Amino acid sequence: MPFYLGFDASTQSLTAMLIEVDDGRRGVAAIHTFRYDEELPQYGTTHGAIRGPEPGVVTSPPGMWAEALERMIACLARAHPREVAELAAVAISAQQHGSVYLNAGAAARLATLDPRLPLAPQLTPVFSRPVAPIWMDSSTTAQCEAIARAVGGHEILAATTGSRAFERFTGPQIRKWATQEPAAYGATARIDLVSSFLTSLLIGAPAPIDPGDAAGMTLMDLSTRRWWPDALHATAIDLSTKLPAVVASPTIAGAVSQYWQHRYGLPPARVVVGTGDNPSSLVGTGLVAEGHIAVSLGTSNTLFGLIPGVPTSGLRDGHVFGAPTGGFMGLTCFANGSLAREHVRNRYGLTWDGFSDALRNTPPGNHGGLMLPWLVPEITPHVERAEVRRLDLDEHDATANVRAVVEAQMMTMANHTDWMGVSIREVYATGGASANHEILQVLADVFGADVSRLPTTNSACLGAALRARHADVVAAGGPDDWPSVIAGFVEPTATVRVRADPAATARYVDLRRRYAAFEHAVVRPGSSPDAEQ
Ligand code: XUL
Repeated sequence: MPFYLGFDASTQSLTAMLIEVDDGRRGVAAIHTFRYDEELPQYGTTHGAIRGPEPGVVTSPPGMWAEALERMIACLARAHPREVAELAAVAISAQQHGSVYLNAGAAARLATLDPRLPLAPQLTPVFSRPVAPIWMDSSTTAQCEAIARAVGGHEILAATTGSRAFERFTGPQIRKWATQEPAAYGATARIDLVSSFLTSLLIGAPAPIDPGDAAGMTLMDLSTRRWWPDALHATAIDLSTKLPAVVASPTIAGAVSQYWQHRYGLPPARVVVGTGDNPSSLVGTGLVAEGHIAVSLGTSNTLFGLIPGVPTSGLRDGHVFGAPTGGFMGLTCFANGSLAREHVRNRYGLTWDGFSDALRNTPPGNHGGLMLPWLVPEITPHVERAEVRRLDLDEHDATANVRAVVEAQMMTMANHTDWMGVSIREVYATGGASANHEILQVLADVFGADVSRLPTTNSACLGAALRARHADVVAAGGPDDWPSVIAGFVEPTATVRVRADPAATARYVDLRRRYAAFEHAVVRPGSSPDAEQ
C-alpha cells in the first residue's frame, strides 16, 4: 500500500503530510507541524524570520530549515514506522523566492553526510552566505530598477519572465548581494531556492528547480522554461554557472539518500523536484483545470488560478508562474496576511473567538470605515514603509478595527486581480485563516462569489504529497492524469460553503471604489485612481 509524503517549508513553520493512495483507500494518514520560533529558538527568529539590520532586510537561517527537516523526519519515523517503510515518493513545497548560497564543497558534503551525526552541524561549512534572504525582504528597489533598465524595461521583463521586477524576487536579491559582497559571491558555486535546497538535502546531491518556482526569480524565460541570458547578464557575473537546471515539474530528482535510509530507516523512495508553496497549493486546492480561483490566507494572502498564458500587456501587480500541471498559473501576492490580522487582534486584546465575534457584530461595509493595514511593507500595491492609515474609523473602536482589517484584505485582493481576466463564481479557500467562518463570509461578500472551504487548511503540503503521487505514477509509465491523482483529496467540504449575501455584495461595490481611491491617494499622492484601472 503506497504512501506519499509532502513537506511544506513555509515562512513560520514546517509541515509534513503523509497520504495513503490505494484503489479503495485514499486519505491523509498523518500531519505534523513544527513552528520554527518554538521548536528551534536557538536560531533567534520571530515568525520564522530575522529583520534587519538595514531597513527592509528580512532573512532566515538556512541551517534552521535543515534542522527542522531532520526533526520532522525523526518524528515521522518514530510515530509512523509502517507508513514510512512503505513510502513511494516525497516532494517539497517551500516559500517562494528565498535563496540559499552554497560553496564549492557543498556537493561533496551532501553526498557524504555521516548518518551517525545530526544534519545541521555537518552543513555548517557548506554555506557561502550564512543567511537566506526571503520573500518578505523589500530592500532591493534599486536592483529591480537596474535589472529592468538593463533588459529594456519592466514591460519586457513581465512579458518574458511573467513578472516585472519585484524586490523579493531572487534575481534582484542576488544582484544586491553580488555587488555588496563580490568575494563571497565569487566563492558561491550554487544558488538554490528553498525548495531545491531542501530537495538536495533529501537526495544528497544538487537538485534542479521546476518552472513554478524558477518563475519567481526574474531570471527565466517562461515561454522556453530556460534561464534567460539577458536577465542573467543584468543580474550578476557568471550567474549561469551557479544556477540549478530548470526541469519539468514531475521530474524525479533522485532517491532518498543513504543518510536518511541509515539514520531513520527510510526506503530509497523517489524524490520529486520541489516547487513553491503557491504552485503546490494550486494542486492542493484541486485547480488542475481552468475556471476556479483559490485564495490562500496564510502568512501572505495570495489569490491564484490557472490562466491561459502571459498577458501581452498590462501585467503590473500580478505574476505568472509555470503550473505543476504544465501550463501557467496567475498569482497576486499580498504581504500583509496573518501578521496584520494577528496585530489587530493583539492590539485590542482579543482572542480569535473575540475576533470572530467582532466580525459577527459589525455590519458589512463597516459604516464606511476604512483601514490601510500595512503592518509590514506591502507587495500589492507597492508600499515601501509599514504604516496603518484609517479613514472614518475610530482607532479605539476594537470591533470596527477588526472588520476594517479583514474588509481591507478582501477588497484589495478583489481590486488587484482583474488582470487575470477570470470571472469568479466560486472561490476555494485555504491557509490557516480559512478555518474562520466569519472571515470567509467577508471574502464571499466582497467577491460576490460563494466560498468553499477545502478539507485541509494546508493545501501547499497536500499539493506536495499529491505531486509526489503524480510524478511517481508518471515515472512508473502510468498516465499523466491529474484529475484521478487529486480525486478523493481536494473536494471542498460540502458543509462549509459560505454563500455571498447579495445585499452585502451590493454595499461593497461602492466601498471597493472608495477603498481603491484611498489606497491610491496614499500610494501615489496627487494622481487619479482611475489612471491605472
Ligand atoms: C509569492 C510570495 C509568497 C511566498 C510565501 O510570490 O511571495 O506567497 O511564496 O508564502
